Amino acid sequence: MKTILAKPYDFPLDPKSCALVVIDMQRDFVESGGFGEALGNDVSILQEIVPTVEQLLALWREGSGLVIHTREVHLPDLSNCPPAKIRRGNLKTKIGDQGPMGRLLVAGEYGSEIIESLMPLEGEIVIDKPGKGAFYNTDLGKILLEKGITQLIIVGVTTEVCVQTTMREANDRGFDCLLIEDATASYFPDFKQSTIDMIVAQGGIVGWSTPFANLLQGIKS
Ligand code: C5J
Repeated sequence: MKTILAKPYDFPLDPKSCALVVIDMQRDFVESGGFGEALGNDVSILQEIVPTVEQLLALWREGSGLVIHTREVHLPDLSNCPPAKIRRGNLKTKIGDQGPMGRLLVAGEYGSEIIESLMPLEGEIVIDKPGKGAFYNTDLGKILLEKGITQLIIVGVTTEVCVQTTMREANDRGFDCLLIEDATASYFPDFKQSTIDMIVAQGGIVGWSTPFANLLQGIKS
């Protein structure tokens, strides 16, 4: 067992029972010309966390820990995308429409793929999810149960949308979750901070949070 300095109190990390979950580090959210930009966001802010996520992935792979990547994507016929989700925002370019990186948030399109530097390695699990939470309409819960996972380290984008939704879903299913603060980003820095505050409030009502340096120090000690 490793002790990780965290908020609201130390996180007792059991690396064998813990998976690293990397949420939606896809071109569609992180690069120009994708869904994030279609929503009116400046995507450059999300790119700032990429080096930290890279280091964390390397650390976790070095220890042979379980790595799970997620992607927010839909089937090409959009049968797993509720019409309300497509309509939301009255966007000029909607989910399923053609953009510069292919059809937005559609499986198999260039924009739906995870960015080059965080590409899943052969054998790593990739969960394609039609919702914001990674448990909704996916096999994630079953996979974690089968592998004896009870803790999750959570990183990725965006903090208050897919990251927070996944963390809340995991918390309700009995997982202890640790959010890595400098490995998650939002298009809205205030929302990121508020999300962290909400997660750790009331004795960690949703989970724990800490910067990557504390995780590294705890693992190496
Ligand atoms: C959003 C996500 N923001 N991955 N998706 O629509 O957070």
